[in-house]
Formats: sequence, C-alpha cells, structure tokens
Amino acid sequence: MWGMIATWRMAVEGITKGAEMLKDGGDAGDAIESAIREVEDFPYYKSVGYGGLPNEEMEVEMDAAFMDGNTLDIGAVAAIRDFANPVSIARRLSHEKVNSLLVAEGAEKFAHKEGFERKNMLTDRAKAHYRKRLKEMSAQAAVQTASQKLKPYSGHDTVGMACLDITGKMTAATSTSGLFMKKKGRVGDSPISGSGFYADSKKGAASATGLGEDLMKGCISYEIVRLMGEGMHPQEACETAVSRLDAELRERRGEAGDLSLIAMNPKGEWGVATNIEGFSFAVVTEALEPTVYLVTRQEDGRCTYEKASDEWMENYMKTRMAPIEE
Ligand code: SD4
Repeated sequence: MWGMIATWRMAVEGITKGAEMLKDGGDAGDAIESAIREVEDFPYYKSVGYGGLPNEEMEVEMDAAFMDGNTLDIGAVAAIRDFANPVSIARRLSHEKVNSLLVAEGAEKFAHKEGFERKNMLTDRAKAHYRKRLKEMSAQAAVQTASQKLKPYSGHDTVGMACLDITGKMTAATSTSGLFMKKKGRVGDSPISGSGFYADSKKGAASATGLGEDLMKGCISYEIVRLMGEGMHPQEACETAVSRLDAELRERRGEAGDLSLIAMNPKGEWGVATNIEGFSFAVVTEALEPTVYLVTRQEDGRCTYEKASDEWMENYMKTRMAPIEE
C-alpha cells in the first residue's frame, strides 16, 4: 500500500505528482519533497513559498520541516528568507546529526553554501495584499484585540503532508510563510517537531495547519501519532486529539485557535479533524485517485467529509486568482 494526505485543496496537484512516484515504487522522502515543492512554486497560494504573504515588515519569512519515519531524522528551517524551496533545505538538514534546525540568517547561510536556489519570494500580488491589509488594520485598529490581530487570515493555507511508500516508509513535511503580518522572527508550529508534523513508520504520520501558537500547546501531531501507535484508526486519533486540545484551550483560556490535522497510518488508512468551518484536504492512495474533500465538524467533535464539487474547485481557483481591489 502507498498513499499521501495533505492539508488544503492546494495540495492536490502536488500529491498527484507524488503519487506518480509512489506508484512506481518511489521513496516516501522523494515523493513528499516533490509534492511540497509543487505547492511552494505556485504563486497564487498565499501562505506557502513563492507568493506567500509577508510579515509586518513586508518580508516573506518561511518555516518548513521534513521527517523520516524510519530513522526519525528531522530537519527544519524557520524564518528563512529568499530561498525558493524551504522544504528541500529542511530535508537536507535532516541528514545532519547536529544543527538540523536552523533559523533566519543561519538557515540562509547554510542554504547558500549548499547551493539552493535563491529567489525573491515577495510577489507584486503579495505586496498588494500587504498594502490592503495595512489600510484595513488602521481602519479597524480601534476595535481589534491583540488575539484577533494574530488570527490566521481567512483561507490560510499551510501545507502539511503525511506519506507512505510501498516499503512501509512514512514521512511528514510542512512548508509555510506563517501568519500574515506576523512579527519578524515569529516561528509557528510548522518547523516544530511533534507540533506541526511527526512521522514514525511503525505508527503513522500527521501534520497540522491553523494557529501555531495553539497547535504547539498540545504537541498535537505527536499526540495523533502516539494514539495511532496505541491502535487507534487515524480518523479517531485525529478527532480525539483535536477535540481534547480544543476543549482544554477553551476551558483554560476561554478560546481555541484554529486546529486542523491530517494523518495516515502504515496501512494507508487516513483521517482528518478540525475545529473550524471550511477545512479542505487532498488525499491519494493505491485505492483512491487524488481527491479533494471538504470537512464538516459535528457538535460532538466528529468530522465528516464530502468530495468537493466541480463548482467548488473552480470557484477556489477563481478566488485565488481574482484581482485584488486595494
Ligand atoms: C503557523 N500553522 O505559522 C501556521 C499557519 C497556518 O494555515 O497553518 N496557516 O502558525
């Protein structure tokens, strides 16, 4: 069995490419890297790679990670600027015994020495979004609370994936430009092991999208893998972990940020859970062609999903590519 599951509709082209590799006996590391690069390279996705929205200072600072579930090797970069494919840098770092999580200038120096492609990741479109948001923020400043300001903008789209190849190897990887208008140097969950991602070929792999500050409070990707290791189906593991963290956050803090998770186990069974409306994901396995699903969360925390309609798919691209009215 082989398969891949990923956060958001935007990952479907990537996992389609990854599936071609897995079908031919390709490696879970190669397939996941190539799938995430596809998302990083597409300029209309606003929170991954090229075209990602900038921080407060109008710089695109990106976080990414890679984990090999056989060896438990982890590599990650945080707050890295001006490189085309952070996930590939993260994967390269996963081969290092020490210094495998690098931030900012240190990560850029490493990437430069290793010959990774430099690229100005700030597009004109991202600049237009930035100018527009500045205007909106000054108009709303009087009524916004600090926590509202940090909310991921609607339609936020960090890519996180879990992958299984025919040898039984599992991997997890993430890539993001993080929250729009974040503070310079802010790091989310995506490059943090156990929070944004985790992979163990014996148990399964999981990855997250949502408000990093809250996802990290539950080490939620690790928790899902741990639950799968105890024999829970990925769907139940995702629902259990998301419901528990959501409830703990509400009880102790009065609110919970966005938490959306995907997972797969070594049998190629998969699951998802979310505490928001409008979460979508993409999945492919030996038995299922690449498919985008939309998730609905029930009152009791159970999550159901249905295939996205052609109309929804068209509309998604239209809104992503629509001109920005400043
Ligand atoms: C972060 N989790 O940096 C990321 C943001 C995200 O979809 O997932 N956006 O906190």
